[in-house]
Amino acid sequence: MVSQVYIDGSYYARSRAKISVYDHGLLYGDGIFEGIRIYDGNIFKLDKHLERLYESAKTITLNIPLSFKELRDACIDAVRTNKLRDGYIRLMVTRGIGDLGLDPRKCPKATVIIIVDKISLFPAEFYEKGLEVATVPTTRNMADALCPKVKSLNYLNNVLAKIEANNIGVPEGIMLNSLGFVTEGTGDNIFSVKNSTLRTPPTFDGALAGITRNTVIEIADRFGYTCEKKTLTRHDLYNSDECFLTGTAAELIPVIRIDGRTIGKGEPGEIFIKLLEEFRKITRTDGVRVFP
Ligand code: PXG
Repeated sequence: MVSQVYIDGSYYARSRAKISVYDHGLLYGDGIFEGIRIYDGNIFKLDKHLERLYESAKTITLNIPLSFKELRDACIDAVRTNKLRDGYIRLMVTRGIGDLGLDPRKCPKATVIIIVDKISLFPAEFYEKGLEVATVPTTRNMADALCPKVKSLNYLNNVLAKIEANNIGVPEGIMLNSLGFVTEGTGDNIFSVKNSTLRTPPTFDGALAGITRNTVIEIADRFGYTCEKKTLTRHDLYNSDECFLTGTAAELIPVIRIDGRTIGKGEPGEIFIKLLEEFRKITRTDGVRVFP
């Protein structure tokens, strides 16, 4: 079935789903987004994603033209319309259509777009064997530029980081901040395990407050593992017992080599496997039910 894209309350077939070239989302990258997953007919962590979206909107003074409940209902309706039991919701709110010139006051109304489609970020074999990654030159913005908590439509740093990873010949790049500390992948958070303690960079170092990251922290806590939000260097990563990435699109994926250094035994770690098993369980039972 051709996907039906929601734009400002109406549905359009994929090839007809278009927005104006005068939309400031395109002209200036002025807008925000969320990527949300549907597992077996349930939308996973929908409210958490919407809360983050409204927080991003607040910071960039973007008036989302729907209430929380209206937007929540629109997401549910978009999934129902697309009859997708397993897939991905790409929710975007742009500044909307306005004259040229970056002043947002030129845009009277924000544009709301909801795409519901399939997504696969990495090939299946990487989930079993693990990924090789490399740190890349392009840095992640810190809070003095654009706060990394804002999930904005400005992904050029991340796109460049992905190009740099491609050029090295690895499937994912690890971005540092301007001080050389570890932040995250191009579209996923990073965890390092050392002596059974989980460590992940804090948001003030340049990490997104990932919803999968939070889910993993909750699972780790229930399993009795300590998890620290801690500044990490490349040295810390190289000397991890285990390492893995987390994200809505990526889910949980093991990392087995970083900048040519083998991590642990060079295979998915014991703690990672436990966390992944529980994560898979949760994603199939939690969430907002769309289909019976
Ligand atoms: N960091 C960044 C920079 C991200 O964009 C994550 C971490 C993981 O956060 P969540 O909340 O998803 O656990 C993200 C996630 C897309 C797409 O094309 C979006 C993301 C990742 C990959 C693809 O919609 N964002």
